[in-house]
Amino acid sequence: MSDSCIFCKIISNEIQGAVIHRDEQVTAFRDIQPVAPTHILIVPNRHIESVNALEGSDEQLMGHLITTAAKLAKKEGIEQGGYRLIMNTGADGGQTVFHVHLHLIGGQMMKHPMG
Ligand code: DGP
Repeated sequence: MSDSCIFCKIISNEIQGAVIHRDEQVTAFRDIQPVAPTHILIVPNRHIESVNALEGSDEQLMGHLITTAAKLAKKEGIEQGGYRLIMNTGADGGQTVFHVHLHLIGGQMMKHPMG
């Protein structure tokens, strides 16, 4: 846990975060600035700054992040239509919150190009 991290505060219930899923490894909550009808963030419960800080021992955790996203997509009813998973990393990647998070975005046709 990082005292200055907004996502750590949502994970620990210190602040409200529209949490929709929680287990031993990850927490999922709705993005405060949704870009589509479904916009959920899935985050590891442990504070990890970015993909750059991941270690080999985090591989199971990151797999769990993705399978949780797939389960939530089904729960949201968007698995057949499709959806986008995004993990922004660093300044050029557009990362603004430095706690690893996977965006689950769907419920509308996605636009291209991504960059
Ligand atoms: P990124 O740019 O990939 O680092 O995405 C960070 C996302 O986090 C952005 O879409 C807005 C969202 N966000 C920032 N602060 C909060 C917050 O306090 N609560 C929630 N639910 N989402 C937040």
